[in-house]
Amino acid sequence: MKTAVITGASTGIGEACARTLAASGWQVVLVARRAERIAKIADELQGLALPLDVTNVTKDDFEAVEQCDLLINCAGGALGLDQVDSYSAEDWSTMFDRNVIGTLKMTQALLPRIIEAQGCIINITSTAALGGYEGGSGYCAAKSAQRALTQSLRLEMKGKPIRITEVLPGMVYTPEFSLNRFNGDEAKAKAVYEGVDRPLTGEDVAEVVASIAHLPPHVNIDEIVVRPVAQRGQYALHRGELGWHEK
Ligand code: 8X3
Repeated sequence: MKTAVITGASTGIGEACARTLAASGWQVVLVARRAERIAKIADELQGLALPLDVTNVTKDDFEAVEQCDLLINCAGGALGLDQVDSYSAEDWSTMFDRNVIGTLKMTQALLPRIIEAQGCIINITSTAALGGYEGGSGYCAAKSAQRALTQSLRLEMKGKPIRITEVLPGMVYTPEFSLNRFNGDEAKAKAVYEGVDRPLTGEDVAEVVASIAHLPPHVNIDEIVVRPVAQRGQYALHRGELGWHEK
């Protein structure tokens, strides 16, 4: 049985990845700060819960994990949607810690074991890594840095049997992501998805992640951008029905 370690597994895309992989026979190790929440999910999936802060992990934290075939770095998220002239530097630092330093520390903790297992690292960045947008400075910068880390790592792994993939999701309906971004303001969080006909779900992204994980060990997907049909680009979001019908 193959083992996947998934960060940010208490909610959203991370939780969906854990559920999708467990359903296709993987042993899943759920990493997140919220101990109770991941314990409950791990219990359901017959997996292992490791309540950890990714910004502070070392290889010793994974002694209970016998083998690591897949690491999914999904912990992260956005804080705020402010203009550069007034953005909280503290929020910027937190975003860097969670998205970038977390990915760095998790990679450092598990890399030798993933190489040994001829495994795969999948970093969940964002379409925010592809360029700045208004109010997105801190998040776009953090996701760009996580993207750069992924690209450097792929090159550094030249000559080693390991796959390194970046998944860049666009608009995903993960209510907690927006609630965090807007500091718990439900109206603002809801407005993000207002009128959008079928934004992606965490499960949609998890399907993509699982399909990458299931490829043969010599097949490397470098990067993949995943958007809902309603979103043709960062500034090309259609709000309104798309006329889907049952097939
Ligand atoms: C989330 C996508 O457009 O809010 O990673 O930056 S966006």
